[in-house]
Amino acid sequence: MTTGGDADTWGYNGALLGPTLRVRSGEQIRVNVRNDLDEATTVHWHGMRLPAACDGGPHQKIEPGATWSPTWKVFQPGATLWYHPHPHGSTEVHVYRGLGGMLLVDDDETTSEHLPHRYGQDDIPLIVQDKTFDEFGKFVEADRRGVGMLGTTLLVNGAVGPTFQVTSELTRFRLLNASTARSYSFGFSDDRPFHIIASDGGLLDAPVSVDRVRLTPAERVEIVVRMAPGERVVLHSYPQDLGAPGIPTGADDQFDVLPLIAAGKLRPSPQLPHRLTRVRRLDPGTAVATRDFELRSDRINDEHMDMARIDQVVTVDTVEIWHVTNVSLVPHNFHVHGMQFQVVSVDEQPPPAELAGWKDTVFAPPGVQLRLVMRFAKYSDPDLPYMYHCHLLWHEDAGVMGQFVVVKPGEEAGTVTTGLDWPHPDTPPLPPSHDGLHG
Ligand SMILES: [Cu+2]
Repeated sequence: MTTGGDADTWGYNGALLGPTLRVRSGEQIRVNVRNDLDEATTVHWHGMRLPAACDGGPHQKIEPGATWSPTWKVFQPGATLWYHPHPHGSTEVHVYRGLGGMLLVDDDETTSEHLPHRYGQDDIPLIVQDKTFDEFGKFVEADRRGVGMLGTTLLVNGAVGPTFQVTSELTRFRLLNASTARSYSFGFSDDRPFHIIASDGGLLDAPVSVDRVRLTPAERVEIVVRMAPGERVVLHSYPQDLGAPGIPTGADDQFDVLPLIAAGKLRPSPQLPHRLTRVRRLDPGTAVATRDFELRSDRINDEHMDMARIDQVVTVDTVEIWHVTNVSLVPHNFHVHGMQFQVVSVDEQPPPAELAGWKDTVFAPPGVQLRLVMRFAKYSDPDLPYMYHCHLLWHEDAGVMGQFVVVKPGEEAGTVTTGLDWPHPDTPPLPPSHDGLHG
């Protein structure tokens, strides 16, 4: 890595990334987003239940100099969400250049006295990204192969090589994989166990003890780790099996993510509760439809993303099963906008406990079948689609994305009129051969 130069970066209210936004469940919120870039972008509220018009997907374009002010009522459990751009065809480069930030939803359970909850002291957001720097210290938009761009240097909350001074016996880390392509397998350098307390959409029923946790791009997890006074341990990302031997995935790479250095005297922390919340189970038996999605290297179900085409029409306040199969040889994941879903099964087996809570993004390795159950609550709009897509952003930009509208019972889907000039003409072209990608 080279230091000393100035990278050209993009950010919200600053040079890189953006402020942590905190909202309370039940609150009406409004965000004013002014686009000071030279090109159009959007801001997507990843993991939020909200009306399609507020989603910030590629249909809510913000032109240069324009301001977009979505407002909605937060009605979902406390959770670690995030926000990032979603301009169709250039999401990868907009995120890579630095756009992204944490969006925390609080409720009485997530801010309980029984959990570490002092922001910046024992409740710490960690935005993990990989970048490649050139000899002048500028971000390099590196070759895309397999999963996409893999950086050689990690940034944590936008910093290279930070450390964290631990001041409490228990520390909660809200981990976000905001990389464009890389997946991480997080653990500690002495293999100590830690607890997962929350997944993408909020608290798990109970803490889950593990010594590794995988995050594919856009996934979040909240973990709690115990430290003794004076200890030093490193949060690390370990080699992992991404189910795609021979494909450039970064699976063999490892990184020091964050050294933790405990003070000589630590603030006492309460024991983690045995029960964190009661996750309301969606009953697959109540599903009114089952849909199949086959993820290929550059499309879903033989269709490249088309801004003008509505791929799925679903009915508001109904439950559906989405059966997602990665039929390619490259790893993907699967994200659905405007909601949280539950994983019913992975290759017909119940999911591990850390995947049994609310999720909005789930790993889809080659050859694996996922069964998801979801409910399209409250909001409908026949003309404005939500997205479902792979969150490996090169794949997303290349067309591994589709659109669904939520309609009222008996209502027909409308006509899409927004975002039709995307993908952006200045978007860096995708390699015509899709090198490293297969059927
Ligand atoms: Cu993908």
